[in-house]
Amino acid sequence: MLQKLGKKIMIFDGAFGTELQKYNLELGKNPEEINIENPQIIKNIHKSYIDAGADFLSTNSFGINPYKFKDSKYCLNELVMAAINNAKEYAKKELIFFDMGPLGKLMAPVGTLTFEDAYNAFKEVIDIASPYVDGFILETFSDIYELKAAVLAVKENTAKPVFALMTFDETKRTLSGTTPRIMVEVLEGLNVDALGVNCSLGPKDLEPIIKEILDYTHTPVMIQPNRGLPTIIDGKTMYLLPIEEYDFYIKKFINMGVSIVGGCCGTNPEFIKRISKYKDSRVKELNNPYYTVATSSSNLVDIKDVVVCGERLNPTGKKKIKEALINEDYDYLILEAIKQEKTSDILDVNVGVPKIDEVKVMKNVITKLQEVIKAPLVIDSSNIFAIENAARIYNGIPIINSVNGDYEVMDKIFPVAKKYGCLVIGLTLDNSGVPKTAIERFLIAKRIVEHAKKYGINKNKIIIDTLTLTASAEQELVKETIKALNLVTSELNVKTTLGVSNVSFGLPNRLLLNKTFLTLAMHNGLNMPIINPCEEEMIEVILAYKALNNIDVNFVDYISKVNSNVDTKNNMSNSLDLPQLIKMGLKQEVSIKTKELLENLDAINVINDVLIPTLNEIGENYDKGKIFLPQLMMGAEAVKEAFKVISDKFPKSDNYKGTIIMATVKGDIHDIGKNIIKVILESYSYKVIDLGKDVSKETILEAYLKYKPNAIGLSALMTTTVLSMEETIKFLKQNKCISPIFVGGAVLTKDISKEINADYYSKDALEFVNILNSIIEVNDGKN
Ligand code: THG
Repeated sequence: MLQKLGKKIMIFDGAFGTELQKYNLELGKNPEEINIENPQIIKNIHKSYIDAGADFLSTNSFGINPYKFKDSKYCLNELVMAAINNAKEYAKKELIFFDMGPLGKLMAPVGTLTFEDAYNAFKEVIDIASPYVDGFILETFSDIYELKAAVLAVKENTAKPVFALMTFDETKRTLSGTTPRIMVEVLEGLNVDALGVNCSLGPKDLEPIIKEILDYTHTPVMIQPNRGLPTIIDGKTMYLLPIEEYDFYIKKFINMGVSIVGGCCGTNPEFIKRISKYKDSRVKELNNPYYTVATSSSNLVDIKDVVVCGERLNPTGKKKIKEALINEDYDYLILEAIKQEKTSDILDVNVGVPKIDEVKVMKNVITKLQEVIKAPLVIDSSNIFAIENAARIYNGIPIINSVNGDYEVMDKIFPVAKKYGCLVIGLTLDNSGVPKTAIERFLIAKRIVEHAKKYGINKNKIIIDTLTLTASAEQELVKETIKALNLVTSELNVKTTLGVSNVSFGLPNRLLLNKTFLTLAMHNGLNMPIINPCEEEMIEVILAYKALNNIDVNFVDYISKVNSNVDTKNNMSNSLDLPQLIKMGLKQEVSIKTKELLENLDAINVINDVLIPTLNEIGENYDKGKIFLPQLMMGAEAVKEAFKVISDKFPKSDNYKGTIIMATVKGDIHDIGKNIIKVILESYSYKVIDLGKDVSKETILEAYLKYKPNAIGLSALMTTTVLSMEETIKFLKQNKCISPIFVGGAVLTKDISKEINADYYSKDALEFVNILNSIIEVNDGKN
């Protein structure tokens, strides 16, 4: 049946959680435990989707993973098998897809989960399920890094197909800042069988997101929208979008090119029945072009025209970088990267120091850099193990630097590039060395592109380096490099790169030669010069070139950047100040800098004039979508570090702004939201009493009586636990709790918060802080 995928419309099933609500199950039941305790309910829901015409059934296993079920009375094996068997009970020709959601823990650096921890957790479940299912659906992911771990766990441990779906918010980004296009590029690179979007928003608001996916994908697209946005009626979360409207949008999305349709929150068998009329109609062909793109998790660089690759994370000729690599002083490397990022699109990372454990150091450096640096990274190494390890843990699409025309090298690197979706730089040399003439170099480029094709690597994934030789040694060959660029660009239609500064070794006024060579090269097709981006004149040449070639239309970049270069120069010579260090989340540096400041400033000034304004600025940038959750969290953690220094120095001044009790309500084991809020509140000097997750109303009351907090924050993620939240609020108020109660969580809205009698609703941590600050100021006024 999967042969139809991408050719004929296929139907997925609809929501489970909202269907389960209908059975009035005991509050606090894990939906996945019902597989064992009340299997007939689950079987019936599956049957209703079979009867509605679904081609695919997803098992009731969204939350089954070693973290969420650590304390369950059931083992993973029992839960997984029960979920599969329930789906199989009435299935005939329907395909059974094992459903997996996020682990419910944040990845490092925001949380504690490493990439391999996440991989292993998914693998544990996949190993149990894979013999018994037809495929895997990974859905509702908001962190592309966690999703990468999950996809690899499927691909490396079974040959079964994998569909991967993420959720986005109104800003068209996921929580960690991934755009629909970045998702497409990364998931296609990982060779998933279908990709798409589920949950998120109602179908109307999903339209621009689906459009962006369809504009770039070459993989079948699957969608499962919610039935509009939730409202609360009689304590129950309801989704009320009329079926006609749902159908209208599904039809529209099918006409746009979607392949698989189903439903998320609020949909039911009637909805699936309604849209199953599209089953087997033809999928629209997309024929999208292929681009050469490198990405981080939140930033995409389309390598065309001219993009700058910064060369300075390289020990060649730099004693301090060499020392930093040997001593594993990652903060120094991050600072070097930050300096370059201002004027680079992409950064090359080379850790080649003799005797260093390159595999380990490359992996660690890439891990650290990607937590702070938004620019995509180049893995510059000749060690295949260093390359493979770095490509595996890279959060995005990296560039491998490099292969050459030697088949032995290509046969080692191309499988890695194919598996992880990397771009690859191909040097036009082979085991007989660097050919002199342009045509010979062109022929090696052609060989590289053709050999890559055999590994399923399209030429858009290759960037050819026609090799800059040293003019002082081989003056007559400079023009061969340039000619070869021209040939590769016009005859192969492949993107190109060069390490520019090699040209001028041993000659006076190297900058002049570098600038001139760069200009010649750009004019002949050079797309990605590898240069020292801190050399202002090199950057200016590129700005001028783009302006004169009508690439920088209306001189927008030219005018803003050439003028502002004066500031950049001043900035570059000085080291970063405390606000900048905080924004980069460099805890160690923040700590040192804070100590320095305290030598000349009072603690109160550091707090009021530096820390708070910086936090506010970070908050504003988050609100505006300039930075994303990981940067917000790292900034908040860094501010906590500064406060720690202050309170160590002035032990008595540990006066908190107020005390807040935080809890995830009974029945809900999702505590990501609460944990985020805790960090942000603490960074604003609130004392947080964290009661954990799945907390009974009695425990919360007890804590209230003990601490008399300035506020109580309750969170709930699931539709099923909003009711529990309402009960908790009622109970607290009946017992004369006068602290204002804040609520938040994915399914809550301002209206719902009113209905369940909460005092305040906050959509995120920053709104929580803003409201708190205003309440507490008012109270201060009274006292
Ligand atoms: N092609 C590809 N990759 C490459 C190169 C290339 N990677 C490495 C190199 N060449 C490009 N990167 C560098 C890095 C450092 C230096 C030169 C090129 C260097 N830096 C010293 C410095 O900045 O202090 C010295 C500076 C100087 O004297 O110019 O030497 O060609 N695919």
